[in-house]
Amino acid sequence: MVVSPCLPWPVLPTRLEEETRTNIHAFSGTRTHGRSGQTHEDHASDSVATAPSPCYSWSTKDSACPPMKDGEVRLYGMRFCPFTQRVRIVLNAKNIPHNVVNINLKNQPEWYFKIHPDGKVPALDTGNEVVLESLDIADFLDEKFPDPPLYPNDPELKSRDKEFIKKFGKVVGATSRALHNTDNLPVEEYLKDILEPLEEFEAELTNRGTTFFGGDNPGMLDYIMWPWSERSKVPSALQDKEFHFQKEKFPTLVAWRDAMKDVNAVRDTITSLETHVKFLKGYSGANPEFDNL
Ligand SMILES: N[C@@H](CCC(=O)N[C@@H](CS)C(=O)NCC(=O)O)C(=O)O
Repeated sequence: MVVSPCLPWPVLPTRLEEETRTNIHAFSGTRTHGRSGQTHEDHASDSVATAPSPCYSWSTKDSACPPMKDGEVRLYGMRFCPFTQRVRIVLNAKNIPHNVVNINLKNQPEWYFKIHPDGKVPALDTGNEVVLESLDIADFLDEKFPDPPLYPNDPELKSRDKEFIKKFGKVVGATSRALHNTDNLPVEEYLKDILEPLEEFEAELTNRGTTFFGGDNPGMLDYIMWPWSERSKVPSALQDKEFHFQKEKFPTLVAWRDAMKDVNAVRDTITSLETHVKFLKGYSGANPEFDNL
């Protein structure tokens, strides 16, 4: 097991495309850590911490699965993964005590494939079940931990938010291509594909007339969108260019972005532009740094 020096084990409990596959499965008997049948609610108050997400990665094939404590809610993730970040934000927004175990995505430990057959992150382990796919995890958390609710009560409004979450998949896909420069293009070409679908979001939020899509407070749609908004300047920076969200064209989304940065559940998860760039520049290499950036 290779553990970076960021934090000692055990992890401190923290409080803090195409994206729609449902993938919830009960655990098979292949795992080694204990289960008590106790629910998270039993433990909801026993660990309160405000530390930032632990940052260390299990880097060798033969590393052991960190033992899981009874009642633990564990998120398998990667520090710079936007899909992991969106789950962390939902966990924070709901004040769910949890641990994060970061996985080295270029060299996943063998045991991790029993949790996620493709070796991807995020994956949520509640002790009773494992949930894969960030959007499914977010909805799962919203059902299991209804306070505060992150969707509107009105079913029509809820399905409208879900529709927008689905539409946001285009931004996710286009941003991902830009971040990894998959087509070897000047950044301006990628930006067109990122910004075009956002016009509908600008119109929607303007129409709602609230700071957040969720109203006076952010809701699920806001949280689901944030990680890609945080990365909006990264593709340009990777090509040594500057990017400013056009205030004239997207005044409402620009104000939204400023407001989101200050939301507690979000602030805790933010990575600086410089660190994103550093990480992505190293990610294409054989042995990227996942921890000490
Ligand atoms: N649709 C998935 C996407 C997850 C995903 O692509 N995660 C990336 C890291 S950000 C990953 O695990 N990549 C490793 C790999 O593809 O082997 C979700 O929403 O959870």
